[in-house]
Amino acid sequence: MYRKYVNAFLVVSFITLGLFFTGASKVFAEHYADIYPLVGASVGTPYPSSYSVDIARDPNDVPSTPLPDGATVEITADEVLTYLAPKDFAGDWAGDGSDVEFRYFAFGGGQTLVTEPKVPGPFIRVKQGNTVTVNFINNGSETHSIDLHAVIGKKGGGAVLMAAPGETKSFTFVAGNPGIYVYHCVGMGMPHGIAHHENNGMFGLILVEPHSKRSVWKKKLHNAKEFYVFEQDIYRDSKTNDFDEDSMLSGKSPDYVVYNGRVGALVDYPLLATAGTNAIIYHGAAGQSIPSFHIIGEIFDWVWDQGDLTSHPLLNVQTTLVPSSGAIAVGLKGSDLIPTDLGSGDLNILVDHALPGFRKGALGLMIVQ
Ligand SMILES: [Cu+2]
Repeated sequence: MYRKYVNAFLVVSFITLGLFFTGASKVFAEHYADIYPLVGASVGTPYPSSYSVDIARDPNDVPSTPLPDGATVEITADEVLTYLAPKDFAGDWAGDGSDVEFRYFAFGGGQTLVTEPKVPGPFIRVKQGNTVTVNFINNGSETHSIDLHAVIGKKGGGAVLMAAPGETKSFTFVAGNPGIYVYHCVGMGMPHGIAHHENNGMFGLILVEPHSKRSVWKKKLHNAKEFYVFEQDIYRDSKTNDFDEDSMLSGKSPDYVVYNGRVGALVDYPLLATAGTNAIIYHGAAGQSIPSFHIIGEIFDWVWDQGDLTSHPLLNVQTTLVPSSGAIAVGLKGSDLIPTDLGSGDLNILVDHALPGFRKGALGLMIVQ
């Protein structure tokens, strides 16, 4: 009975792969709709194409080469009211056909294929020791800013890049310390603003490639495919579609726990791995949760714990933690990647294996071709 799904899957795989390499990966959503029933109802329903903005970042959209020394990267700040989940998602897994919306704060621009505002923000890739300038353009109605955890001093850039609505700010820094780091908005620099803007989606990752040729990460990177995953807690006030800070401060668990911006993002846009080619996943986190990252049917061959890409990685790890407002990298050997076969159940599912995590949306797919 799964035969038709397998055939349909193989056809759409080639179509979507082709589209991805031409930069048109946005169309994944409709093509993968058939997979929903096979991975369980807990991923919700496919993205409704009636929304003009899909906030989800394609996890395959990782720039393969670092910015040259002295380069300028442009980052935008935007505010977007759009689709988050099927209605009553966390309480009613079947949904009733209407949707939950949310007022996202999102970064756009950058080196990625897609430069519209997405959650997480664009993946930034630089080399250790290189100088980078960030031009930050605020298209929103609130003050936004960027604190790059890869930067020492000036509040990671937050003190310099604070831009009022309509303003552009600029900041030049040297990426001195290698690793995979979070960057995020701090609003106007007050605790409420940091919580609000991270809750609403203003974060991303910056990779500072280590100099050292002895780095195991660098060796495994050779011929690897790289992926970009970010888990986010969302506390949502159903009257305003915005941040519910009282709920967060009361110690309640978040209303939604999502990968790459919304429920179902990494089902509509699966990680497209290749059998025989190493896979490296960069995983950030923002919120109350400390994700317990696991891929069903896989063991992480390498874990670069806490974002440290220069030490020797942990080996053979089933589930790994991701610090909040921190990041890690994990790797899978190409020889361990079994081609996806829906009929026999060879389908890799990414989860936050903490039980509320995947029940509240942190569930995605890795397709091995
Ligand atoms: Cu902001």
